Amino acid sequence: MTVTPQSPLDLFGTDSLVGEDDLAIRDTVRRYVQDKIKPQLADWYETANIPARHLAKELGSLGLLGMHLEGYGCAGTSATAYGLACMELEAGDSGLRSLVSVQGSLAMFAIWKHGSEEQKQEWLPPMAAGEAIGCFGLTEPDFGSDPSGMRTRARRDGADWVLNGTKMWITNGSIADVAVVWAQTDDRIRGFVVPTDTAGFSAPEIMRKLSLRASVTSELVLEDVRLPASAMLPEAAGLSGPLSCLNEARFGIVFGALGAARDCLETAIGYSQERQIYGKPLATFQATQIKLADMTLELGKGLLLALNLGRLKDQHVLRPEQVSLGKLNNVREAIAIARECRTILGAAGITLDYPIMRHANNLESVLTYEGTSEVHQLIIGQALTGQSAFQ
Ligand code: TGC
Ligand code: FAD
Repeated sequence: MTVTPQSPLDLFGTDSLVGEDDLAIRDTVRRYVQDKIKPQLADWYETANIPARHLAKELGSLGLLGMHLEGYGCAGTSATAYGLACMELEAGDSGLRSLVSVQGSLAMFAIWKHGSEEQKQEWLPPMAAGEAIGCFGLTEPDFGSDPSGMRTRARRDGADWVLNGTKMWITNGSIADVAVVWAQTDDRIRGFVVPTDTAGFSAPEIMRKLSLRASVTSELVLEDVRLPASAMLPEAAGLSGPLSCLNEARFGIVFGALGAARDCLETAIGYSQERQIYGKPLATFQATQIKLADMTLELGKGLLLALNLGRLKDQHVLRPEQVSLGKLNNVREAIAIARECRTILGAAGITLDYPIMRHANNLESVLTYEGTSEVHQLIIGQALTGQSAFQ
């Protein structure tokens, strides 16, 4: 019997769970990534050179920057639409999704949620349009999983604030116009909106990365950076300020990682139909089909989980530990799928002629940033037992 081949996610019929407007946004982003981004990705990745400023403007004109925020030039879409957009962007490259995540969910969200009206008016419209790029400085060289220990300090000097310290692994740092920087003060951890042309601020780029090469990653160095009193985010006090932003970006990753996995799986299915082994297509062998079936199952389960988290977020009842379930599972499964797909391509799978190894390498970063797998296991463990095992 001849059957019509199906693309992996179509088997799950999940489109019926999503509204028409959200599907239309997804399809627009899918076309953009397919036509404008995918043809260039191998070069960007190989040369570790991404035209981020140009891309930010394109992404802004598509309404994708801060898309799930209301007002100030933001599109005000559903959270589910934002998730689906992340999935399509990451089907291109995790670096592209990172550009959008950091801009919208971290830098813009911090200002939107915790900023003064003046800060929102100044920064959110140009950031939504992609005319201004933002970064988010939480991690430090000695404090990644445990940001509560951060050494970056903001002290009062008359009415001004003076910031000193170093942030590490900051996406978009060297190309940003504005940095949201978290620092210890005499009154808990606070966030500061730092224009990157302020004296004493520099952002050397981190080179020699083997992952997320189509993304800018930098150190932030703050040496007596003097800011007016109005630079502090007035509504964030304590670690809950930055952690509230992480919830947003982690939510995008729950969907995004599945995009990378889907691209790997579709590539592997296509390759297995073309590649002749023992005189017939690789796709005809049981071992190949078993791999494809198992990966499809994990991909679809991940999407069902993501869509349910999207539904909860759109109802404003999503809890951080539920985001951890999605981030932990979907990134872990995505990287497993990428590695298994690579085996189907054999030696061809290690080149940039196919996207699989690029996605697999990127997912190593995705596994680590926005909370490592171990951090999310411990968040879930704490929710289950009521006991914190972090220290
Ligand atoms: P803990 O004592 O549990 O909490 C401190 C305060 O924060 C509150 N809180 C949260 N608030 C909002 N959302 C959450 N998810 C929250 N989790 C905790 C908590 O209620 C408390 O509030 P209050 O008012 O009582 O002060 O904090 P802890 O020090 O034990 O740490 C908890 C832990 C380990 C989970 C947290 O530190 C953590 O998540 N660590 C991971 C760090 C991380 O994910 N960094 C990401 C940096 S950004 C990035 O990677 C960008 S990558 C680029 C891209 O996204 O593409
Ligand atoms: P560590 O915290 O040193 O962890 C090392 C290992 O110890 C991990 O396996 C971890 O899971 C484990 N571990 C930690 N705590 C525990 C525990 N309690 N029990 C058991 N094991 C534990 N940060 C930003 O602020 N902004 C950004 O824009 C940003 N972009 C990034 C982009 C890239 C490409 C990368 C790779 C990172 C980025 N980060 C960013 C930093 C990222 O959030 C951190 O790398 C991450 O939080 C982990 O911190 P760490 O690398 O210092 O690892």
